[in-house]
Amino acid sequence: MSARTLVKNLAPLEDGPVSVAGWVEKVRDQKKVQFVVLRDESGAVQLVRPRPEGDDDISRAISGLALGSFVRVDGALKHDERVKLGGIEVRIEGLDVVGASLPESPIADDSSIDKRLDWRFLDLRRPEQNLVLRVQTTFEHALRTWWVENDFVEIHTPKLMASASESRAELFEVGYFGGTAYLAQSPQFFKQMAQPAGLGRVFEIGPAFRADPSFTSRHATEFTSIDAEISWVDSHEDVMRMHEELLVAGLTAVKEKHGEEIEALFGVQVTVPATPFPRIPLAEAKRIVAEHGYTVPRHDEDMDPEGERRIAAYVKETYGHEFVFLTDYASSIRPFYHMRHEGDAALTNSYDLIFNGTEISTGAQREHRIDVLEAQAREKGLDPEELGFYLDFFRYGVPPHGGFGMGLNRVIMLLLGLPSIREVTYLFRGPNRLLP
Ligand code: AMO
Repeated sequence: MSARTLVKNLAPLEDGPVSVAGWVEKVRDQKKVQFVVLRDESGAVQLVRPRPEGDDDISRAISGLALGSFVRVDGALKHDERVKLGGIEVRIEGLDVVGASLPESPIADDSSIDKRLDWRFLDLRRPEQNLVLRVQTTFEHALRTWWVENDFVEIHTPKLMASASESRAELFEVGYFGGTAYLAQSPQFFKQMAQPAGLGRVFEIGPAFRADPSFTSRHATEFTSIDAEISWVDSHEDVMRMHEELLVAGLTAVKEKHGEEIEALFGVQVTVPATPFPRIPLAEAKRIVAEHGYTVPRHDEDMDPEGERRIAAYVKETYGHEFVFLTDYASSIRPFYHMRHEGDAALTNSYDLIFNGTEISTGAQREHRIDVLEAQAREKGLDPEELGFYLDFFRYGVPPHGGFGMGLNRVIMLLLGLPSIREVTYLFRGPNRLLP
């Protein structure tokens, strides 16, 4: 096959012969001239052909084009300022319908999200969806670059496990050669293992599974978790510093590469956050929210979604910041592996990170003293026998350490101002969605 030129690379070329290939987005089949808008993965271009007297094979093929068909066109590039779509057009000289489409698309721009997800491959053809995945690629690439430059080691932890990694709730069981395995809810135990293993600083971007029956805009049963874990921390403050630097690197790259397009397609300005991000202890955040007229239900529990929105609005107004670390969560609502405050065991060295009003991350300093860790596991009703493999990590020399887990899909949703992680997940998985 001769080379084709991506639409985004046409404009700098001189007028002359080109080949393009993509999907037919529009056809204007006029008496004197035929127009086709062709979209490939990089953009859209207008194709044009004067209609010959009495028609010919090409003009008949254009008239019969079903929208969505994949075609290849040989022709002549022409720069013309009057063409609204980028000031260029391609005069059609040859047209090959490589992959014809059925005539009726099963989805339209105003189809429900569920319908669009049924036909996700067609939905992803829309420029907005294409941009979502490019933004995600840039973001992940920038994180990886930052990690590598800062001496982190990449790990891939197993997703089949013999025990729960977070809690016994929300746990998927799978049959495993006559026994039972569990799908990893997070890489928590195994990223911690890297500390006594002597790796120093590690990261992973990988799948996590939660058998969570909820249908909210921020929960999936399978999501992509961004995890980091670092040795030699004094407290969760060290983890937060690493976390915010990493996010600055990711958002800087996204703004530089896609800022204008994001503003054009989503009406959102990407802001590179100033450091340090505001930090507010959870108890104080609840007090602030209450002073502003909203009482988070149940006194010693987590911040609820409305509380998150309210504290984010307060932070935005007071500090002009889209991020806020809520710190020092109560031990009662944190896992056994979180280190507790020296002198106040009711509080933990932990935080949640809120971005544009929604939690995107949990982080903490971990308890590395085996006797304390065992006691905390027991106190949470866990069986130290079952956790034996994990507790062993702490018996042979382990440095103080901490880290965080962050939901990739949530970050992208909140960055682009989209209403649901269904919009930003390549193929969403929820309680009633396993297809396609
Ligand atoms: P946590 O359970 O808070 O912490 O999860 C961390 C982040 O993962 C994302 N997340 C989800 N995203 C989509 N759907 C879900 N069902 C879902 N559940 C969680 C959120 C959340 O903030 N091991 C700890 C992290 C750590 O301490 O390092 C953990 O998993 O963005």
